[in-house]
Amino acid sequence: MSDFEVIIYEKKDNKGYITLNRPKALNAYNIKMRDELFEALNAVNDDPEVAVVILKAAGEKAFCAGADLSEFLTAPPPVAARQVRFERDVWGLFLQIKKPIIAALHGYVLGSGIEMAMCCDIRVASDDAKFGVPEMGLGIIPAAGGSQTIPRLVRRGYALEMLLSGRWITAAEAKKIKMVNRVVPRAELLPAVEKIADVIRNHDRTALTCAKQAVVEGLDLPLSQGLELEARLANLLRY
Ligand code: CO8
Repeated sequence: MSDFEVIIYEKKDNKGYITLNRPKALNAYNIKMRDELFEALNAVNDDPEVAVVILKAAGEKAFCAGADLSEFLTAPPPVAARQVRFERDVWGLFLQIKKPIIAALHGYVLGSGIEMAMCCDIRVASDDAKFGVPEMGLGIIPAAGGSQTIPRLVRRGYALEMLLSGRWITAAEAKKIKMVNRVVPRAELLPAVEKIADVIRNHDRTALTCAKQAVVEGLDLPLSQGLELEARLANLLRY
């Protein structure tokens, strides 16, 4: 059911599956992928049949080895429009999706790959996953939200060490610093993610949306306002 070129979009049992599908280029994030993700994310957000989203990647070696280096950083300055298109706010959209998104992470999870994973709600990694933020080595800083999302998820010192040194970490270390929820053997990655998704999808849809909204929006609010938000959402569900 997918006309996309570099991603696959499928639906099964109220689960929306988005698969990054450029395995020969280690699923590097290019403009085409940006455009197709934008479309697929809007589709899952609006589709009443989809209760929960699974983000995964094709091929054995990588979830995503970062931005496509043959496109990114190579556009000459006059091609500003192209750059703007590259920056079309797929990351903002990721963070606004009302439905739970679970990332299934394997192999290389680098640069915009790790940043994409950070935009998800639950992260499950296979034991072969390697996480890194190599931007500093390219003389740039993360531009897909990583400087904000990583320290919001893991402690400041760990986030800064990854950003400033570019050191890659293993799945076990990612689990230790709470960057991922759990680590499973490679063969069990998708079944483990589907197991979580199957529990979630059987819950009331409005309650799911409200729970995600309460947590995601609430984290950016002072506690008193967060509690007000929770009360509003709880009332909404009651009546
Ligand atoms: N872009 C384009 N092609 C890539 C990328 C990439 N990021 N990574 C790998 N590939 C390609 C290789 O060119 C190669 O293609 P080919 O077979 O045609 O030669 C193929 O994938 C396989 O790669 P390797 O042969 O290099 O595989 P190895 O197992 O030897 O090495 C590595 C794997 C270590 C992951 C290595 O490929 C590598 O270092 N890749 C680059 C990683 C990187 O620096 N990524 C960019 C991070 S910076 C970033 O993501 C900026 C985010 C800013 C977001 C802004 C919005 C866009």
